[in-house]
Amino acid sequence: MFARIAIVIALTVATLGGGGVQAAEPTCAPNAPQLGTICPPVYVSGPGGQFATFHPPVALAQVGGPLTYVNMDLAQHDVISKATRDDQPEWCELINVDQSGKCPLFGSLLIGIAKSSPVYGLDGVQPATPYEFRCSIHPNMSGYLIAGPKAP
Ligand SMILES: [Cu+2]
Repeated sequence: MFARIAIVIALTVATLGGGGVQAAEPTCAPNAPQLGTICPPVYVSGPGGQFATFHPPVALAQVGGPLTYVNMDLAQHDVISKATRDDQPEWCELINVDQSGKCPLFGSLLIGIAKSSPVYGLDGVQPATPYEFRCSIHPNMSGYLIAGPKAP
């Protein structure tokens, strides 16, 4: 298990800057280390992601973000919150919405292997509150996001 996680991290580091997803560039936190075009923290799915799900099970971020989702699996995955929102921000056009058509509270692009996507919508989360999310293609892939208070 540890070796698998180490491989995922190594692959993640090896592909930084090679994201290739053409969407709005995230604004990295002022004191965050720059990792190519990726804003840390980074959240990952690895090989066999539809069975192994996300790493780690709980994603940590700050209210307002940033958070970058990196997929190192052959299959396409995304991060889509179970909670929805009433407004329809621009990023909602880019992601998979469920049959209700409602925009999720937060979400990433559906991405293939060695791609990255910002997790959009973190401005709408409350601090210290667990939010369940899933992959829109593989509903058994799930996790929780918990955000700390927005950095001053
Ligand atoms: Cu998936």
